[in-house]
Amino acid sequence: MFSSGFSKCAFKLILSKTYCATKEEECAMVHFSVEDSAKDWVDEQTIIDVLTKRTYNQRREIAFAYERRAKKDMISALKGALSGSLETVILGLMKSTAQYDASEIKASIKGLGTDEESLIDILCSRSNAELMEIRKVYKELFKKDLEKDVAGDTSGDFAKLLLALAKRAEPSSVIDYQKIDEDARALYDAGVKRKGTDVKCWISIMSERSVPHLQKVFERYKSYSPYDMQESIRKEVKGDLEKSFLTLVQCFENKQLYFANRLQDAMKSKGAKEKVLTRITVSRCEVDLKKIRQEFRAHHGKSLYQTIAEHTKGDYQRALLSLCGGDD
Ligand SMILES: [Ca+2]
Repeated sequence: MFSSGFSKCAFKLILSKTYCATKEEECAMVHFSVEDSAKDWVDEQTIIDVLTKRTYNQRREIAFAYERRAKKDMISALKGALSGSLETVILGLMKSTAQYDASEIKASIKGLGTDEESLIDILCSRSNAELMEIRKVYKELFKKDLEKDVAGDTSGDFAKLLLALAKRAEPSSVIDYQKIDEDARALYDAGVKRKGTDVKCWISIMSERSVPHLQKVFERYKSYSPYDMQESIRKEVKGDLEKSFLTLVQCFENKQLYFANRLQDAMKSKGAKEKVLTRITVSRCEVDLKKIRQEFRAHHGKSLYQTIAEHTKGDYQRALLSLCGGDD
């Protein structure tokens, strides 16, 4: 299969920026690098080089080519060859963004207990269009309704909010100028102005309006309330509900800054919260990671690349840095 002398060195050359490898060559590289797994030796670096520098569609092409050549499933081969955090990243990259999000949601409600943090991270930050795709893919993958699974695993107002978000309709950018003032006042009346909170009212406004509309509502809100929307949420609700509303509002205001802050949080102490770091890097690398890098640099006084380099190590670090793409 490999002509003699087609060395690892040649693979590295193929990967150099001036030469764009064909999918056959890339497939050969992946094949070569996982082939020796039976002998307890895997060329992780080549796997990282090939799979983190391509788009999802290119990775799929490489997998098809691999399967034709090796006559076995590439994902199973990767599972056999890799382990730990690197395996999680690489297997995540072999899914489309919607498949990845759907699988993360499934994993967070599977079994006893619920990973509320992951549910909030995904359901409160994805756009209507993304959520519609996630819902479709979830049904295809797991033969179940996302809304039902999420509602079945959570309770109270938190469940109602997630359900409303999971069911969100067609994406829209409509700003209803007649409703801006009405919505701002309703949010104020339902929260800061009264005793307790009318959570139902908050949920309906925040899940049924477009993002540009809500941005104007939150601006207008300040003319009624002594606290801005985020401060009001902190005063009115607690726990998962508080985190969910805050995530929503932060994403409505600046989604890439929200992700940058989550990344900073995940790496503020020694080591890193790998789950969050992996999820954001893998799920946003083809969506808006460049913009997230810019926000990170602007708000945290250091590049995302440098921060990842300081808080991770080994093959996991090499994979994340390669996905990050560059230093800012
Ligand atoms: Ca209140």
